[in-house]
Amino acid sequence: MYPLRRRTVTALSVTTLLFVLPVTQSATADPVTAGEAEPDSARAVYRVPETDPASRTAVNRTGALVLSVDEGTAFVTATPEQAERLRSRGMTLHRVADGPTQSQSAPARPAEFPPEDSGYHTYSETLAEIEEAATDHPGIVDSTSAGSSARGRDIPVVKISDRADVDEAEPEVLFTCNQHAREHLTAEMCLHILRRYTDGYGSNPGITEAVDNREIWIIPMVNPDGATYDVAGADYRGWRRNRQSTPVDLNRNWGYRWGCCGGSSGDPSQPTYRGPAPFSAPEIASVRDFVESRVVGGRQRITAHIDFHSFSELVLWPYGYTTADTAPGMTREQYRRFAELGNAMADTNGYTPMQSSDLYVTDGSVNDWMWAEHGILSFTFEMYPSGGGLDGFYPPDEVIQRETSRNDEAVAMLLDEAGN
Ligand code: 0X9
Ligand code: CA
Ligand code: CA
Ligand code: CA
Ligand code: ZN
Repeated sequence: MYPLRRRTVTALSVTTLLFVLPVTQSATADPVTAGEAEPDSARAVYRVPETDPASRTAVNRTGALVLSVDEGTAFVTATPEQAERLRSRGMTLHRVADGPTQSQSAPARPAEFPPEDSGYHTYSETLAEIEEAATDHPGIVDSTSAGSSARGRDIPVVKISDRADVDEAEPEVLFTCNQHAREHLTAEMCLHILRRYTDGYGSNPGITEAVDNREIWIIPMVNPDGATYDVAGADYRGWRRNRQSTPVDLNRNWGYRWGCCGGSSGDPSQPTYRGPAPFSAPEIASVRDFVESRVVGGRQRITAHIDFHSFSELVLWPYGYTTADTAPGMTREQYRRFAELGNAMADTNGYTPMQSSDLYVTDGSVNDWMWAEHGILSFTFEMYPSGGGLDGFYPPDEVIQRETSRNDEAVAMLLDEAGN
């Protein structure tokens, strides 16, 4: 179990929330008119033993949200009403976080991590890292923009390859991070890949071979508004979605079988709100446009993809919208390829491999769209830690190096497989 932190996520009661909201909003200049009533941190956290894929999907359908799963034990955020409903269906919920855990007089922070977590990169520090990589390695780094976030922040895309300024006929691989605001360790994962495949070029033979024979695309922060909002308060906010006027769960906004199957919410106040239409979130429309721009001569050049999330230490593959292994666009043979590669990658990092719907059903998630619409071998990695409540989103910066390099072999394996 993850050790308790000095700085914990505030789990506010509804009354407390109403009390602090105006202060919080004026401090951030990031007003949001709807959906604000229920950040996950305003709900209580419960430990729920002995869950299975069906019961976890049922939990999410009430509007409660599964945060993590470790050997069947789930941690869930829920309102009192949602918790009551789950109990009336025979589930056991142990409340583990209760009421405010942070002094309400703590000063609001600007868009920065608390000093003890300064090893994490803010949005502007992320831009600076990209700049630095491009300056230090001019021939092999090229950075562009996928588009703009809801609040006008650029969503940078970095390319790493020999002759980076030329579109060569090399298999292309995409890494995306930080769709969910509070999953800050994932942005570090993308920055780690960026540093590793640039600093190691010319000295590390495996890295040199990959950079010479692949085109590596990295999007370190799909959700820069949400990531910034999550840290710009007196405490971490436990924020998941983007910062549109009605916030959207970006990993429910993708267009393949969007909203089909009870794996997202149509209620704007819920954490898995899918938005009013597929690709309604500008961040997701931007990443979609980027991926579509890689269709050259009628062929999608990106062959493999990892979308990094936290947490639970899992390797997940499509489909997420159905519990069936095979479905339209997923033959038995294709499923086996996902499962084999997923298992092989999990052998290298100690994560648990499974089809994503074995965690719980989702619709409108990124892997389903990448695979069904573009034939991209698309995985989700849920990073460290393996279980726990809201604190699991905020591991201390001391673990960044260990937990990002933990995926070096898996990343190398995917880059290799992208040529097959
Ligand atoms: O719910 C999500 O979008 C991902 N988990 S997270 O805790 N990071 O929010 C999991 C997406 C994987 N897909 C499915 N489970 N179907
Ligand atoms: Ca620290
Ligand atoms: Ca090249
Ligand atoms: Ca190319
Ligand atoms: Zn996530």
